[in-house]
Amino acid sequence: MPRYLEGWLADVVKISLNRERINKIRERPIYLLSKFIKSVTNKNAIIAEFKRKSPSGLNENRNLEEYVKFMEESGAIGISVLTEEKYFGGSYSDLEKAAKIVKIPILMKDFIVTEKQIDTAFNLGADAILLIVKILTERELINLYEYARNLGLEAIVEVTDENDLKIALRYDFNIIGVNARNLSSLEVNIRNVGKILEMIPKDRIKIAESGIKNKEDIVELKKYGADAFLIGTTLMKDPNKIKELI
Ligand code: 137
Repeated sequence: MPRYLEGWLADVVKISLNRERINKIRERPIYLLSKFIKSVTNKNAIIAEFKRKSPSGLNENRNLEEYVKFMEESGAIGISVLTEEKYFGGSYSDLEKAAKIVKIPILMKDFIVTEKQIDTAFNLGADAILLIVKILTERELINLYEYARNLGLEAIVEVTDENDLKIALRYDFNIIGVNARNLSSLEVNIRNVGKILEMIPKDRIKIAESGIKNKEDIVELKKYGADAFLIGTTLMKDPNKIKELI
C-alpha cells in the first residue's frame, strides 16, 4: 500500500474512533439562528449568553434554567451557553438543560477544534457552534464548517481583527461574529468592532460580540451594520438589563 495511503488511512481510523456517535434522531428540532435574526423587525436581536465566570473576572453563579427561560420570555432571539469548564465554569449538561427549556436557537460556545465536539453539540441539542478563525487553520475552518452544516447546524465564524476577516471572507460563511475582546490581551474595544463590521458585505449576517453594556453601545454598533448582539457579562450581572437593551 502506497505510504501516503497508510497515513491517510491512519487519520481516517483516528477520526472515526474519535467520533462521538451521532444520535439517530435528534429530539429537539433545529432552530436556525440566521432565520431568527433575519425575522427580527421591531426590537434588537439579542443573543443572551450564560457564563458563570470568565478570564475577565466575571463570577455569577446564576440558575441556568431561570436565566434562559427569563431571556426567552424577555424577547432574546438566541441563547449562548458556555460549555468550557476550566475558564468559564460551563458544562455540557448546561447546554442539555437549556435545550430542554427554550425554543429559540442555542449556540454552543466553546473552543471547537474537532468534529467530535460538533457531534456533541448536535447530540446535546445545540443549533449553532462557534468557529474561531484565530485558533484554526483555514483547512480546519472549512472542514469543521462543512461538517457542522452537513449535520444541519449553523456556525458563527468569529473574527477579532482585519486579518481574521480577510480569511473569513474567502469563503461563503453566512454568519460572521466580530468579537470586541482580544482573546489574548482580554482588552475589549467596541470601536474596533465597528471598523470591522463595515468591511463585511451586506449579504452576511453580522453579530457584534463582547463588551456591550448599554443601549448606546447597541445603537453605535447598529450604525456600523450589526444585525445581532451577543451579550454575556452585562446580562449575567443583571438579567433585567435585557428589558432596556431589547
Ligand atoms: P461579554 O458580553 O461577556 O463581554 O462577551 C460575551 C462573549 O462574547 C464572550 O463570552 C466571549 O465570546 C468569550 N469570552 C473571555 C472570552 C473569550 C476568551 C477570553 C476571555 C471573557 O473574559 O469573557
